[in-house]
Amino acid sequence: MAMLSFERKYRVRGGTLIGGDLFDFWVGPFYVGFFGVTTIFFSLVGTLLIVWGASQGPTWNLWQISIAPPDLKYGLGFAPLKEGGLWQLITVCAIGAFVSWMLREVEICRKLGIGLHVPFAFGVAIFAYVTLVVFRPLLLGAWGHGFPYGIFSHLDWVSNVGYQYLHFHYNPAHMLAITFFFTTTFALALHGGLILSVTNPKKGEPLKNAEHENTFFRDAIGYSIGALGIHRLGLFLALSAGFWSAVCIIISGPFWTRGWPEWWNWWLNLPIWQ
Ligand code: 07D
Ligand code: 07D
Ligand code: U10
Repeated sequence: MAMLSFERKYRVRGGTLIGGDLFDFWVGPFYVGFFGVTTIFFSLVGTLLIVWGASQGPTWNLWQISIAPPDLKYGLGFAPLKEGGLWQLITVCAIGAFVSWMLREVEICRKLGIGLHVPFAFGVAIFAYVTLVVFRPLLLGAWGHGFPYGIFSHLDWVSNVGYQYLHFHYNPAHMLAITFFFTTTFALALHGGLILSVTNPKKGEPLKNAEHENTFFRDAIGYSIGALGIHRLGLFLALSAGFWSAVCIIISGPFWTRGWPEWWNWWLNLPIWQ
């Protein structure tokens, strides 16, 4: 009930970015807003285009449905609908839906008077996606460099592009991204574990508090980053993972065309070895 009475207090008009009072209401638990309507619009059109594309393809097997980007010969132009044009329209819908969702998050944050951290974080995911299907294809001169929209086909794309650079693990930005992904899960495991150990005691045991949390890490590693600090660190780690992912793929092709192992020759060429 507490939640419901809180919601009554904050469910008032205002805070919208666009459209004033238009669509400034809720449907059931969902805040609608102008960007809720554009989210629904783009995701509905995009999904219908995928379904239509699937109906033109050879299979209804969910794992195998794939909407391919245009052939490289179309460069940065429009392709005929059945030769990649569909992929182009779906990409527009996807970006429209993701950006709408982010802006809807911004409006909800403004209504609540809270920071914009969550929409900012989603913005980094959108940035990684746009890097894959817009920025890198633009730099390489063809939409055909985007990845196909299909569950297995997009895995084939990742593998093929990886081997195109011989050994993608040698991409230094890929290393950084992976390290950030691993560190994120490590940090979340430590944090989830610590919070549960303090706030979910056995029956009959008293609830512990922030002093216990700090003390555990001081005893174990000599330093505690604190309650606010761990959330700042977590956000930083996760966003860095997405950011360095975008970097690792944008440099592959536009800025480095050879195998990634070769990039490390700078190490062998350092003057100190001579
Ligand atoms: C748990 C939040 C919920 C989201 C879910 C995803 C769809 C797609 C579409 C039939 C963590 C919903 C899925 C709406 C249905 C059609 C046409 C998020 C959670 C449950 N991938 N990827 C998956 C996407 C890329 C890679 C799974 C999207 C890049 C590898 C799912 C994008 C590269 C593996 C999926 C995207 C890449 C996957 C689980 C966009 C590098 C796997 C995702 C828009 C980033 C894993 C069969 C998940 C798998 C997997 C979706 C992009 C690599 C289908 C929407 C091109 C190596 N990807 N992916 O849990 O099992 O995310 O694949 O950019 O092994 Mg992918
Ligand atoms: C792009 C997803 C954005 C999602 C959005 C939201 C919906 C709504 C609705 C659920 C970025 C979508 C929402 C659709 C759903 C409902 C209701 C996230 C995106 C906007 N790699 N690799 C990465 C590892 C190898 C290669 C990134 C590991 C091989 C290539 C990450 C290994 C070769 C590319 C990563 C490994 C290779 C990557 C992916 C191990 C293949 C990329 C994470 C242990 C032979 C991609 C920007 C990411 C990239 C990428 C990890 C191996 C190739 C760092 C751990 C050696 C070509 N790899 N990789 O980017 O950087 O998320 O993309 O071996 O393009 Mg790699
Ligand atoms: C965190 C936290 C914290 C909490 C938390 C959380 C982080 C401090 C206090 C949150 C964490 C969790 C709850 C844990 C679980 C979460 C995950 C594992 C992440 C992954 C999440 C999912 C997989 C769920 C995804 C679900 C989504 C995105 C909801 C889908 C909703 C909609 C489609 C409706 C969206 C509403 C809009 C756009 C507004 C407009 C609405 C309407 C007009 C009404 C509805 C209309 C329709 C439905 C029309 C039909 C159109 C559709 C459906 C569009 C899409 C088209 C399709 C074909 C699907 O730190 O602690 O605790 O809780």
